Amino acid sequence: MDKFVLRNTCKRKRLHDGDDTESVNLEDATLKRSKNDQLSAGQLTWKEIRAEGLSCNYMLLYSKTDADEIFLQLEREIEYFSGDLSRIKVYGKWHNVPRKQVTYGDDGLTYKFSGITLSTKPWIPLLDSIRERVKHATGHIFNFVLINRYKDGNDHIGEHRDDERDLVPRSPIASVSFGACREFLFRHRDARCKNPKLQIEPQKLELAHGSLLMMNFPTNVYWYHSLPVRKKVLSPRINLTFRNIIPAAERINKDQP
Ligand SMILES: O=C(O)CCC(=O)C(=O)O
Repeated sequence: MDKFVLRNTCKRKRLHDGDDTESVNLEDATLKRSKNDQLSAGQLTWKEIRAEGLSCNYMLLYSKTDADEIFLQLEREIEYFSGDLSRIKVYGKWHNVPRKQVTYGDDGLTYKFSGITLSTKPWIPLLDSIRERVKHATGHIFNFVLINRYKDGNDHIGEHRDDERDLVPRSPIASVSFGACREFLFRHRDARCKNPKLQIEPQKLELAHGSLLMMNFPTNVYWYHSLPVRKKVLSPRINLTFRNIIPAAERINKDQP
């Protein structure tokens, strides 16, 4: 198998203090930038992550200074769901989600997963500007974003695939992270049981402050992903997954003869 694992990837030092440099070790690549560097599209460097049926690309989308500012703005402006919308059904039982979540996007879109249907809050300028930045870097425009906030390393997301019927088939998912660096784990669907038929190594990534991970087709067909509990992580993280959702009207039309 073509194996590629990012190890010890993101060392953005002293996230919220006056550190002047940042180091990003991507195994064979080390980027050092001055804190005040402004990233332009021309300076962005993609790292390819490939394994059997897995196709992802990773880059630092924002400078540390910009990422710090956006993180604080997200903390001020994002209003998370509460009550029934912060619960999910797993194997027939309702649970509080071990994090906060909310969805923003184009008017009228809905996204159904884990027994709940989430409607969109309207785009706000901050989210629109991140969406534009992703478009500039990738060429993809998205109509929806799911935001997850992890208060510390106890908050997490269980193993799942983003393969819901509401998603536009084959559309990539763009995952932008701010705040604490957290481990992101991929496991191949045929290598998850105790005695798997296939020996396919999990893929571990460290998602840095200000980073962008593109999950391209067919990753979500073959690979489950999770953000495991990491007790040593004491600070918050906010993740935005930009997606393309099929509008309800088109879904109905598609199902009609
Ligand atoms: O927080 C993350 O990086 C993962 C979020 C995730 O798995 C999802 O939104 O489907």
